[in-house]
Amino acid sequence: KRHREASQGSVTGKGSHMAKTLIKNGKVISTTGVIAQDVLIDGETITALGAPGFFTDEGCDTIIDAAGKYVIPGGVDVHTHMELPFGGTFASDTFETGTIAAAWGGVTTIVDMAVQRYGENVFDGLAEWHRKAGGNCAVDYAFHQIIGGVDDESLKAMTYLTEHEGISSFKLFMAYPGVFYSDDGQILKAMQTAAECGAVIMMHAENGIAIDVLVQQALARNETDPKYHSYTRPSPLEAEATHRAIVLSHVAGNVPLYIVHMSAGDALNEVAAARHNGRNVFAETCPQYLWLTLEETLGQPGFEGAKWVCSTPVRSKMHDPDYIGIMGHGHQADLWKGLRMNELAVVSTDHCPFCFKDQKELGLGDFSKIPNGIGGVEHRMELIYQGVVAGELSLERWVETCCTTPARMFGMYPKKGVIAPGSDADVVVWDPNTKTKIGINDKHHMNMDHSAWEGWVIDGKVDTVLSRGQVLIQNDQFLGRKGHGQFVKRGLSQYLV
Ligand code: DUC
Ligand code: ZN
Ligand code: ZN
Repeated sequence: KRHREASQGSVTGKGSHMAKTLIKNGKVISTTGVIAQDVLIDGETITALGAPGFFTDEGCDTIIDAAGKYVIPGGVDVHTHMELPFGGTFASDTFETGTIAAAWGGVTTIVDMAVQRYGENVFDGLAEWHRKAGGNCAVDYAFHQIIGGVDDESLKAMTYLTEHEGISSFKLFMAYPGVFYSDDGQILKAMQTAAECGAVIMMHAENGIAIDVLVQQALARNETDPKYHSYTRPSPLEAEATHRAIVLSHVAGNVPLYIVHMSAGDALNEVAAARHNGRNVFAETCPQYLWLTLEETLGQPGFEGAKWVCSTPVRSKMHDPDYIGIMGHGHQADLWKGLRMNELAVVSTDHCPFCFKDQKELGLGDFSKIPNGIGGVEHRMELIYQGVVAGELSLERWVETCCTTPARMFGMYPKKGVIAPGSDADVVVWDPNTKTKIGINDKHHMNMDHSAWEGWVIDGKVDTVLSRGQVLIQNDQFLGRKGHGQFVKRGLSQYLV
């Protein structure tokens, strides 16, 4: 089941003035090339692209000169957790602070994870997410639904949400027993339901039962530092769960399966093999897995490493005894390769920020109590652009993995993810000639007391950001407002084989 949702960029009422914006002299990047083009915007919608100089300034209310700069679709981050309840606390970004940070990062659409935990009702969980987000977002937003308790009621809800609520993807967990965990039978049932109604299953693929044994054994040996978070989640347990999820998705009728936050080369090999066999199996990775290493982050002495505790974990660069990459190098190089090869289709952030003080500190003396998550919604476009500068991927692939494919994967295209007539005027002007210094006293707008990317300097900068024709970021100022962001009702995935 597939369908393509027409652009629904809403327009102002009859007779009212539709602000016209012209972005000129820039180079527009799409999945298929980098072309000098001017972009004309009428109200909230892109109306035309033309050769440089084709449109006159006359009648335009706003002119944006993008000379020497790139013009790209607004970023689409399909994996965020605003205000997620986790480990006795809540992710520290609200929808307001998190979407303002997103805007600063050139992200104009987020897809957040509405939560149903074991014993809770799916509709209550979704209503709670609408309550948190409604009227508070600075950029557009949509939801996936976490199903933390698969039973007859939640299976029925999956079909209803897909058909009526614009929520066509469901995250299941093979980890976190007692909180979000589903066993294989539950996973199979949820996959069968998704196969029937056309939804995508998103999978947190880690063998949580085995991990919990390793965690208890480590704690019994008094191994309590943050680095043991990674050591107790070895990559074969990500690969095994990925393989199991792929097998179950096959048995369930080739339901589209999307593995979230992939960090391990051996898990990637499972996805690559499934894709080689023509399966509807996809995966995303996140900047932390592409750039950060266990040794430099989690492995820092004392409790400092808690800043980088997230699941799946940041892995060892070259010396992971559990994994020798297919080319003889480690996880990171294989993940970059996977991005080039479309074994990894999407880069998201898994944005799940916690402050160090009082939140990460809950795990002092016991790494298993450190809330899992890294804040990154603001930095994905920057960090993946740095991959372009480093020669890891092309400009086109940057836009494809961060804007276009996320929109297509989750039924928002061509409203989102592309600069084309009829699409929402979500546009980022990107300056490749300037640098961005990330850090708590530099560029940092997320509601956190530290940055996982402290001191990183990026060769490029978010220059101007438009969301449905409204300028949100310009001249290093936030000009948007909470409440501008609208809920996007999504269709079915438009990315199947
Ligand atoms: N991983 C995290 O790091 N945080 C939230 C949930 C998850 O799966
Ligand atoms: Zn997860
Ligand atoms: Zn997540």
